[in-house]
Amino acid sequence: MGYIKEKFKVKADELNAEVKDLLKNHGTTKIEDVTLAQVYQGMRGITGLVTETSLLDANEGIRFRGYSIPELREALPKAPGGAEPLPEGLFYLMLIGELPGEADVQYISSLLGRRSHVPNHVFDAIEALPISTHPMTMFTVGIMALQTESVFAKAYAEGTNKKDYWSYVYEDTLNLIARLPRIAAYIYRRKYKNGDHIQPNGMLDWAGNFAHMLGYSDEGFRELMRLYMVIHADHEGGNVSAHTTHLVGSALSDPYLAFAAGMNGLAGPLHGLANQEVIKWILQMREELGGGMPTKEEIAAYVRKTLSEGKVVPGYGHAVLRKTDPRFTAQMEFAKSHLPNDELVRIVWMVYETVPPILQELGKVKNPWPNVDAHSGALLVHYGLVEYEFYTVLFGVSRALGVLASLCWDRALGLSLERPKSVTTEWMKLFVNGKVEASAE
Ligand code: CMX
Repeated sequence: MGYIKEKFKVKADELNAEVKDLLKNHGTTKIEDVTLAQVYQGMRGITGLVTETSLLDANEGIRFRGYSIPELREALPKAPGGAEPLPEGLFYLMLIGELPGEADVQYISSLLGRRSHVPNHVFDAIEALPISTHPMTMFTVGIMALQTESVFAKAYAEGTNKKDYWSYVYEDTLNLIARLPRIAAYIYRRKYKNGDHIQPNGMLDWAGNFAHMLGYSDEGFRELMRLYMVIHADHEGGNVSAHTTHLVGSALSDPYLAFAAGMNGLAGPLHGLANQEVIKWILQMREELGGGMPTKEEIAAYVRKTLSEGKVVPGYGHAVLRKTDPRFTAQMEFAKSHLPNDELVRIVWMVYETVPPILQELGKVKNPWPNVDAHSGALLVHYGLVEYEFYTVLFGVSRALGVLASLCWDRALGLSLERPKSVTTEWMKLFVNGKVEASAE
């Protein structure tokens, strides 16, 4: 057992004892009442999950084990000569609950490098799909093909003790995180670069090597990938990709099955696919306006046109956040120091000044401010990664860090099969008229 795995086991045993104590002494404590509207409207605001890796504050944004994004950009180890945090360090933090040292991060980097081999049948499965297939479909097919390698599935089939589930899930987690950049880069090079694939560089960190395999050697792009992989990694447990991974994992589906399910959720336009939708929307706007820099008035008119067509403004709004997403701000800061004069970036900033008051006018949008997806595309285009249908795959590689660290915790804490109660509208009508009672069943 590696020392990080041993450390995780110690932490898990400690937390297990605390959870047992909480359940024994406070198991019947009510957390909150649930309204009928919440049940119909996406369970918004209902506390129904435990996720150890991060916690979202509506006004402040995400905190990973207590650390905000600006704090992480300071505190996490960096690549030699780099300024952005290494995602390996965030993974350690989410898994162990403590900031890593340089040696911990190097250990994870080399561990991931050693485990990154992807068997040929995974590439064959991707090759079997038409080239026109969306990259997110190729990605989930690749993950599903890789499921043949699940050590959890094998151990379960052989009949393992439930106390050891966490150990196999931990192995699958590291193997999957190690292999995802290879699969994602394969998809990119197959679809957009005539199948001219690039072999991994074992000397680079996880995100740096991913940038290299995608075909980008610019140090600025590597730094962007490190930041990108950190800020997209986790957003507490209720978002579609995290919740789905947790839900499917709760049936003891192995991490490959659970993560692929989560990625199908990330591929929805109200969630991760919004990153491609944003840049598509901006490029279309620029084209319709005749190219070049639009004025604020032109942007405002385009926003109103989008709304009048019954569409959402992509990259704006959030189910929980009520302020500008700090993940947007982190990207804005990156742009200010690396590419302040980029035309597309300046349009993103103009959109930021224009959209919120218009959404506020509608009177129904709870959060008119930008989310993480409002900025990412313009940065990628700057470095040449213009194929925006690929953007959600980048999000997915990053999201693996958070949802798989959480899955390790799910099994270490022995969390139950998820199975909330559902009712019919007929039942709701009877309930509001006092003819039936809510049951715990
Ligand atoms: N443009 C137009 N209308 C919007 C809007 C936007 N950006 N954001 C919210 N609204 C509308 C909703 O569609 C809803 O309208 P109806 O009542 O007519 O159905 C109303 O405002 C209230 O919605 P809400 O409570 O403010 O937001 P929700 O929690 O229901 O939805 C989200 C949140 C993100 C799906 C929504 O803001 C949205 O569709 N945004 C655009 C898509 C996007 O950027 N998604 C990415 C989110 C981040 C991520 O997961 O990656």
